[in-house]
Amino acid sequence: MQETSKIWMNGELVDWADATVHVGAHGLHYGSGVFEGIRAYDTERGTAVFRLTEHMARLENSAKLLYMELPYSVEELKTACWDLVGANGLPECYLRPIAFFGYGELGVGSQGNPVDVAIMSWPWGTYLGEDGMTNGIRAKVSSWQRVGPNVIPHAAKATGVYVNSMLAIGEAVRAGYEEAILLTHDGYIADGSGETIFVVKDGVIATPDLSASILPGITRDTVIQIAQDLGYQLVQKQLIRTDLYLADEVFMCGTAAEVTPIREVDDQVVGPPGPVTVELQQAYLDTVHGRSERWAQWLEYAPSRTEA
Ligand code: PPE
Repeated sequence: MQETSKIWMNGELVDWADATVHVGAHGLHYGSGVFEGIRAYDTERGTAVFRLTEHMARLENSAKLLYMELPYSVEELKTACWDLVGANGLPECYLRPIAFFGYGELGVGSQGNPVDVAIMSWPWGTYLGEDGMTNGIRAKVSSWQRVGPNVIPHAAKATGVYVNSMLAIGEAVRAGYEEAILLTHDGYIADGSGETIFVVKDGVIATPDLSASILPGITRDTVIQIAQDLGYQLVQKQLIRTDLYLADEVFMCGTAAEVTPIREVDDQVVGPPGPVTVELQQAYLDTVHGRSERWAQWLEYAPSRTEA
C-alpha cells in the first residue's frame, strides 16, 4: 500500500508511522470492529467524496449492530475526513474509517474497552485491474457460504465478517479466478467478496434483495437509481447460480470495484462486457468524476468550497 503523510486517529492527525495499536486490542483478537470504504475523486470543482454522508451513516449503523457507541458523530467524522484529505493533499484517494474495541480488557465481552476510531487515506487504483474494468473478470461461486443474518448481522460492515470474504477470495484466486461470489446458506446469490452482484437478462436488470445476506451497498443503491433513471426495469429478488450462467450480462459493483464486468462464472462464458454494463459503468464513472450533472447530488465537496 502506498503510504501517505497523516492518519486521523482519535481526534488528531498523526504521522502515518505513529498510528499504531496495542496487541491486546479487543478488535484484533475478536474482529470486533466496523469500517467503511469511501472514494474521493478529482473533479473539475476540486476533490469530491462520493456519498460521504451515507458512508458515515452506515458506519454508525454498523456500530449500533455491534453494541458499539461511536465517540464521534457523523458530522464530526465527515469533518475528520476533510481534514485528512486536506492534510494528505491527494486529489483522489480511498478513505478507510475504522472503529474498533481497543485495549483495555480481554475476554470476548466488549465491555470495559475503549472505542478507537481512525481514518486512513491512500491512493487505490482499480480494485480488479484495468483489464478487468475493460474486458471483465472471471469469478467463481465459492464453496464458502456468506454469513447468514442470524450469524452476524450482514448489514454491519464489521471487520470480523471479512474472514468470510477472505476465505472466499482466497479459494477463488487459488483456483485461477479473480473474484468469488458467495451464496446464502439456502443457495441464493449473495455478494462478491467485496462487491454487489447484478445480472442482466432480456433487458431486465436484477440484483439480490437486501435480505439475501448482502451488505446494503451504497454503490448498489447508486447503480439501481442510475439504471431506473435511464429507463431500465430493475428487480431486487432471489437469484440462483443458474441465473449467472444463463445471463446476458453479469457485473459487480462496490466502492473499490466501481462497476466491473464479469465475463465468466465457473467456466461458463457469459461474454464480453455487454451494452447495459458498459452504459452503467460509464454513467457511474462520469458521476463519481463529476462529469455528469444528472446525479451530481451524490458528490460532496470540502466545506470551505461549498460555502464559497
Ligand atoms: N459487499 C461486500 C461484502 C463489500 O465488502 C462491499 C464493499 C460491497 C458489497 C459494496 O458496498 P459499497 O462499497 O457500499 O457499494 N467493499 C469495500 C471493501 C473492499 C476491500 O477489499 O477492503 C469497498 O468496496 O470499499
